Amino acid sequence: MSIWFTEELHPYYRKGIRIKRILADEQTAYQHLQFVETEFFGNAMILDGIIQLTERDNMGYHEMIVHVPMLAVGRPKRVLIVGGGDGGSLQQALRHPSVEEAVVCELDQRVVDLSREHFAASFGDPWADPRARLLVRDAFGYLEENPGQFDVIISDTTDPIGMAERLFSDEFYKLMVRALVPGGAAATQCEQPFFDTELIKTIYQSAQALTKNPAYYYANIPTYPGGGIGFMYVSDTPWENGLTTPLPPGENKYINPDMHRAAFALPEFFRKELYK
Ligand code: SPD
Repeated sequence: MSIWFTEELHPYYRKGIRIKRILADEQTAYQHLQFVETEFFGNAMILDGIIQLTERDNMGYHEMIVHVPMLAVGRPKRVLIVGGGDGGSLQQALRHPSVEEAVVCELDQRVVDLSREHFAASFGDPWADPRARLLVRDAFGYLEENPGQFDVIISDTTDPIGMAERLFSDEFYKLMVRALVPGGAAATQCEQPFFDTELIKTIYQSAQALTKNPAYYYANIPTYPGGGIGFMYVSDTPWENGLTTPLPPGENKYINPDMHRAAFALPEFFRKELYK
């Protein structure tokens, strides 16, 4: 049997992965949630027809979105993850022994429940760690109620479509920066340089108005459009501070000091657009 799942996030670009079987398929209160076993990438989660992560290539995403701001800050104690109900960012954040609390603000409880079931082999059960705290609610209200509370904030979201669109707005970035302690750092899922140049430029302008040292960086993830995705680093603390901080205990599959530094190197067409 050969079943191809084809994703069409952009009307001019498609990509496909071959799947072995469907593990779960349901309409939650918020979205169409699917888990599939793929031929090559292990188990994958798909939301509203868009691949969110696979077991085989999620490490570039989760290690980079989490460790880059955590290393820059040094010894972060309180971490907020916006979205991230699959547990991948939580697992990485909890590797840092300095973390006392990691709050995950996820709207859809079913994403958490089914991820615990289908990603257990990759992520273990980070939710069982006493430092993890799940809040099933919208992040906007939570950020409003918690100014100056977090050393690191990770915005681990879907694409800017429907209910997630607000998480890419200037309003969200203002609230996020306000929720950081002085010198704290955020990293956000910030899309693809080829396909989303204008959106990334707008977000960079917001980040520049709010902090002294924002920067864009990139990771290779074959199952995302264009083969990768970028992140916005948002902080007064330069990201380079993290280059001399030791990586947390445990296995890294993607990040190392060379990849950390190289992630901030941008192709010339995009560097000119962003930093001109
Ligand atoms: N175009 C796909 C973007 C997916 C971003 N979300 C990933 C969630 C992983 N925790």
